[in-house]
Amino acid sequence: MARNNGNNRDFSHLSKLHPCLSKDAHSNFGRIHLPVSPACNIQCRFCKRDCNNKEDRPGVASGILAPKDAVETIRKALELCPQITVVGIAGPGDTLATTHAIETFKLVDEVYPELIKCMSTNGLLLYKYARELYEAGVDTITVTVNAVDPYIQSRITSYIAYDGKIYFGEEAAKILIRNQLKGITVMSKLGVIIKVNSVLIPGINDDHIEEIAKTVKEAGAELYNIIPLIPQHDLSHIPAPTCEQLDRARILSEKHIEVFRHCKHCRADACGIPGKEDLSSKLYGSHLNLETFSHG
Ligand code: CLF
Ligand code: SF4
Repeated sequence: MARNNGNNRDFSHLSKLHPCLSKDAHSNFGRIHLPVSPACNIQCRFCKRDCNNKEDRPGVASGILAPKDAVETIRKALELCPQITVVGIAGPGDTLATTHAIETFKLVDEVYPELIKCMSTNGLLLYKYARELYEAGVDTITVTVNAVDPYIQSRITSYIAYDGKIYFGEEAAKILIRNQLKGITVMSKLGVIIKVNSVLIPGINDDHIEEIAKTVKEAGAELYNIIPLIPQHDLSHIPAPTCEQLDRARILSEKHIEVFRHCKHCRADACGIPGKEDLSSKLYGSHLNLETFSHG
């Protein structure tokens, strides 16, 4: 299907309406996350994917939504929060490890062409699905890039599953970085707005953030978001970065790319205006099939 709101895909237009692209939009507009993506194709050492109603962090959702239920879910979400302008898919696994996200965006774009479609991914398969995502109406993509140096990346991601094989260490890291940058370039050339997220991990990539910012800008990203490590899983022994460490990384990155500073570290099923009441329990309640799965 051809794009039906392609003319709107420019940064200055989208940033007025997308809560994760500008400070002003952040407190005035909402997003709904559809937790349709259960599996992941890499293992980040800090990632503990989970399914519960208590924690407010990425990688957690109350359950998995079927793509066929997305349109009805959005209808209810708009009733609860008419300020929603963005339909996002951010996990709880990687959005491209299964076809659920693309399938969902296609269904949503048919009924709600005016809503901004936003997806976050680890970027391993982004270049492969670039054209399909574009055709499915995706306007903005967040790629999580935690290093552009294979040694540093190998300390953050333990393995990747790619083209039917499992890769470890620096071999895995090289493939991941190459694919992420290629995905950013291909998507940005299609006119899709790219934001990059990096998890700031003290002692591992804290002195490397500026290099990431510079590299992803050159690849085609428009905006950069540095998020603090939540110490858990294999990196539970590393303390979360201090405000000073985050500030320093943001100031250095700003030399190369616009930095977004208002991120609320949303769950994969978040709903509403970021930082205000989260409506996900009203929206999803207990109708989702609660089961343990993995996030993205
Ligand atoms: Fe969702 Fe992410 Fe799209 Fe926003 S969240 S997929 S870009 S619509 Fe926003 Fe939440 Fe921060 Fe993400 S506040 S975690 S930056
Ligand atoms: Fe990493 Fe996201 Fe996959 Fe977790 S779900 S292992 S954070 S890419």
